Amino acid sequence: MTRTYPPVSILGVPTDVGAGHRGARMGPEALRIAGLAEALQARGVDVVDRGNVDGPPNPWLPPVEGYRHLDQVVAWNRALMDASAAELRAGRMPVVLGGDHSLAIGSIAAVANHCRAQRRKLRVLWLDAHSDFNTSRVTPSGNIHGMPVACLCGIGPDALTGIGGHVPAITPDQVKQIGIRSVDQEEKRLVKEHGFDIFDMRFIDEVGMKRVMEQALDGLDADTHLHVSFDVDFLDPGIAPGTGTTVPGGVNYREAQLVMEMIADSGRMGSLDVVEVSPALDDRNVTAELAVDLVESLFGKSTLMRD
Ligand code: B3U
Ligand code: MN
Ligand code: MN
Repeated sequence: MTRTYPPVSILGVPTDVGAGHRGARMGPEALRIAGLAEALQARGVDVVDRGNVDGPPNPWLPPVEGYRHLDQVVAWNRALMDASAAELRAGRMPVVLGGDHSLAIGSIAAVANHCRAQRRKLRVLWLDAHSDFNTSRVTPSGNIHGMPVACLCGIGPDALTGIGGHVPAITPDQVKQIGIRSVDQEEKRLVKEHGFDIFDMRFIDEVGMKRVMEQALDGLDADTHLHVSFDVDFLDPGIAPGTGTTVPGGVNYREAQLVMEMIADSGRMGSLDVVEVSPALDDRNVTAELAVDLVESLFGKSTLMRD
């Protein structure tokens, strides 16, 4: 099926202030070098690379009251939210290159506000090994990249939960998590309490990725904006070693392609984050190259003869 895609604006967010490892700050350049913009242009997509959003350096300090670098995380997210909101207002699709996953707070807050203004529904697909639903009380690390889903759902520090002016920015029923295989003990309790739809690796093994995606995409209609938040640790470390918190037993190449192809077929993707690429841990940029390959599939590249 050939589709036309809205114009894309690439926004780099070169920071790792929300992570426990330094390195995701180099992610945007690795993805650029892997040819993200050129690959989409080759598919006929109108792409403009807006360069990088600006923010404070990583002071590399221990957590304070359960949060590491809260002020810096807030500053980066405000800058990204404003940049992303401007693209959405202009009718363009923000493709956000991280950076660590705390940036999803600003990215999704902007999208949620845009959907409110346009009276559109929002669905978030969270592709990740982790649920990212920790709070300052239960976090084992203080790293805010383990907390963005909680913050977006109104649980967290005011500066993050209220970043877009609406608390909560989203509700758990709008989120479908796929690929999950590492959830901390107390985080598990919170996730269950909030009733997320979580398609964990066991469920993927049992029912298969096709049925998982049918369920995750069920109910989308012409009025739904689909936001895809793609943490590369969703992928098995054997194919995507270049990230800070690898977890064995992840999504394999074919499953990942199917996920992206089915999202493309839905025709609803309106915004995208690609996060947690950490080039210093990578093997000749294979993780960034795989991420670009998968983004091409999100924009309709088919590995079969369906183009
Ligand atoms: N759940 C752990 C580990 C983690 C979450 N997200 C990432 N790592 N990337 C934590 O620190 O919150
Ligand atoms: Mn994540
Ligand atoms: Mn993760």
